[in-house]
Amino acid sequence: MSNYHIKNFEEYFQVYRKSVRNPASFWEEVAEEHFTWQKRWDNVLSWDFTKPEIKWFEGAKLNITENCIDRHLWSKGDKTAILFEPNDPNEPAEKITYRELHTRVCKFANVLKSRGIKKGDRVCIYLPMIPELAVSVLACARIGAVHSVVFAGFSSTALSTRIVDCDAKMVLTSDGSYRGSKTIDLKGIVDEALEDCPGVESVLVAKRIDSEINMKEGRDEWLQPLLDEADSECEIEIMDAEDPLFILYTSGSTGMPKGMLHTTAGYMVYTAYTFKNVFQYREDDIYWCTADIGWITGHSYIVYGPLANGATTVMFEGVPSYPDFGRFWEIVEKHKINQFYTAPTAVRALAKHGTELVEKYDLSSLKVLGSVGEPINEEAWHWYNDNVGKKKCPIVDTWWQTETGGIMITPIPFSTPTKPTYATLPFIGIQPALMDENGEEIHGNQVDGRLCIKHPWPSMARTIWGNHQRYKDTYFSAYENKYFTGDGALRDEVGYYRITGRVDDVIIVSGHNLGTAPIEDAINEHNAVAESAIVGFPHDVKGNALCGYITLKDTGESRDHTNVSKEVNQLITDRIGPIAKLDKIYFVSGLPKTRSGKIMRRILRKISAHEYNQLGDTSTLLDPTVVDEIKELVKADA
Ligand code: 7RM
Repeated sequence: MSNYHIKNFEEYFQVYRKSVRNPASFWEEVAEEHFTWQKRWDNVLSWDFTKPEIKWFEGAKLNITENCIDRHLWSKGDKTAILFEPNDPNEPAEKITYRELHTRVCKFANVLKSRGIKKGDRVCIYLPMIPELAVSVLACARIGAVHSVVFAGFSSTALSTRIVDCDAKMVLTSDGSYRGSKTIDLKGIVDEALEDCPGVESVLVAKRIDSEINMKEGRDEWLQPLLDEADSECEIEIMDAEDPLFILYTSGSTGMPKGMLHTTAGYMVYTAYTFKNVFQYREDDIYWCTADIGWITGHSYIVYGPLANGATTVMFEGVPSYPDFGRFWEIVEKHKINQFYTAPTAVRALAKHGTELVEKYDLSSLKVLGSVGEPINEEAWHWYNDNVGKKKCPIVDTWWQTETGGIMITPIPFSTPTKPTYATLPFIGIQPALMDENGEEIHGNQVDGRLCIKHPWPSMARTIWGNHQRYKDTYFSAYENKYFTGDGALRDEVGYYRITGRVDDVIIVSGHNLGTAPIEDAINEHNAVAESAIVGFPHDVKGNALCGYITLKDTGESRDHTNVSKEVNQLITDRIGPIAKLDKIYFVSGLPKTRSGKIMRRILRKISAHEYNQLGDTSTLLDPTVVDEIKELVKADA
C-alpha cells in the first residue's frame, strides 16, 4: 500500500524517506493504486537536467478527465463536484454533481470538436469564474486540446500577446463579468485583442451579464445554443503520459511572459496526491480555494487536484469585499466549508476591517486553513489563526510556483507542527537545496541561500512553449544539475524552510506575479518619459506595492508631474491591467546604473523600503550622486 493519506508526523518522515530513497518506485506505487490508466507505463522516470528533458510514466495512456469525472460516476454520481457561488449573494448557489459535470463536459467537448478543434490545438480561455470556465478546461482535456487560460482581469494587449504566442485557434469568453458591484466588458476586450490575432478562427461566447455586445459574423457564436444541440456523450481522447495538457503564462524578467507547459500523467498524479494530503481531504468535506482558475492555484487546486479525488470544490465568482468584507465568512458558514485556501493579501485586506465581520458568522465547520502566493507575515498569520481558525485549525503555508505545478514545501496538517511565516518541510518526494553565490550547496541548519530542487517531481513544467532554450537558461543554468526556483529561503535550526522572496526582478503584488520589464515597457511608451525603473516596496495590504522611478525627456519645457503620473498609470492599466498600477512615482534626474548600463534595482528597492543605510556597494555605479538625490526625494515624501 502506498501511503496515500498521511496521518501523523512519524508517518510523514517514514514516507518522505521512502520517497527520496527511490522516487520512481514511490511514485509508481501512487500512480498504480489511485488512478485509471488505459495502458500502463513502460518507464516511470527518465531525466536529464542538462538538456533539460524530464519524462514521467512514459508509455502510459490515459485521459485526465476520465480520472477527474468518469471513474467517480459509479460511486458518487450524485455527489456535488463543483459548488458554484455567484458574485451576487442573492443569486442561488449552483450544485453541479459528478453526473451533471460529465454531461456538461461532454457537450462542451462536442461543441469544440464541431468547430474544428482537434488534439494538440490550443484554445485560449478568457472567462470569469463561472462554471463554463471549469467545464471548458475539462472539455479541452477530454479531447486532447491544450488549454491556455488567461486571467480575465488582464488587458487586451496582455491577452493578445498570449494568444499569439501559443497560436490559439479559438477563444472562449463571455459577454461580460461581474466583479462586486461592477461589470466588466470582457467581449469588448477580446474584440480589441483579436485585432492583433489573425490565427483565431472562432470565438464562443457564454452569456453571463446579458449586455449588448458585438458579434463578428463568421467568427463569433453564442455558446448556449451550441451546447443545447450537442450530444451528451463524448469519448475520451487517449493521451500519452507526456502529451501537453495546458499552457499557463507567468511573468518573467523580460517583457515576454513565459508559457509554462504542463503535461498529463505526472501533473495528474502529483496534484491529486498533494491535494489529498495537504488539505487532509475526507469524503464529504467541502473544500474552497478562493483563487481564480486563471492562476496555477486554480488549475491545480480548484479543478484537477480536487476532482481527481472525487471532492466537492467551491468556485466563487465574486470578491472578498462585496457586498461587504464579511463575504468570505458568510460563504464559509453557508456551505459549511471544511478546508479554506486563500492568499496572504486577502487575509491582510480582511484583517484591516477588524474582527466584527468574522465573529458574525459560524466558522466552526473549518478544519484546515491554507495560504499561498507570497510569504505570509507574522501579523497576518496570527490574525488568520486566531480569528478564522479560532486556534483550532492548522495553517498550511504552501510554497510552490506555476512552474512546479503543485505544492512543494508545506506542513501536513495534524502532522507537521506549524510555525508562523514558515512553509516548514518539503512535501513527499521533494528534495530542496540551498545554494550560495558560488554555486555550492549550503548544508546544515540555520542557513540561508537560493532555493533549488535537486531531483525531478511529477508535476514540474516540461518546457516554455516555443522556447526551450529560455526554459533551460531560466531554471537549469544557474546551478548545475538543479532546478533553480528564483526564490531565496532560509532553513531554521530544525530544518524548517522560510521563503524570503524573489531574488530576481519579479514583484509579487497581492499574490500576483508581476514582471518589472513589461510595466517599464508600458511606462516608457509615454512620450515624455525617458527611462523608468520599477521596484516593489512593503505594503500592509498588498504585500508589495509598486514604486516607479522615472526620468523625463529633456525637451526644454517643463511637464506637470501630476498629469504625467496619471497618464503613466493609465498606460499601465491599458497594457497590463489595473493590478500593475504604481502606488508611488518619483521623477528623478537619473537612475542608478552600472557601467554596463544595467539599472541597479537593488538600490532603488532599499531606498523605497527606507533602508537608506543598507544600500550596499555603490561603487560600481556610473554616477553615484543620483543616489543621494533619490534618497532626499523619498525621505521628503515619507
Ligand atoms: C502558487 C503561486 C510563485 C512565486 C514563488 C514565490 C511566491 C508562492 C509562497 C510564496 C512565500 C509561500 N505560483 N510564493 N507561495 N512565497 N511563501 N507560501 O503562487 O507562479 O504565481 O508564483 O510566489 O516567490 O516563486 S506563482
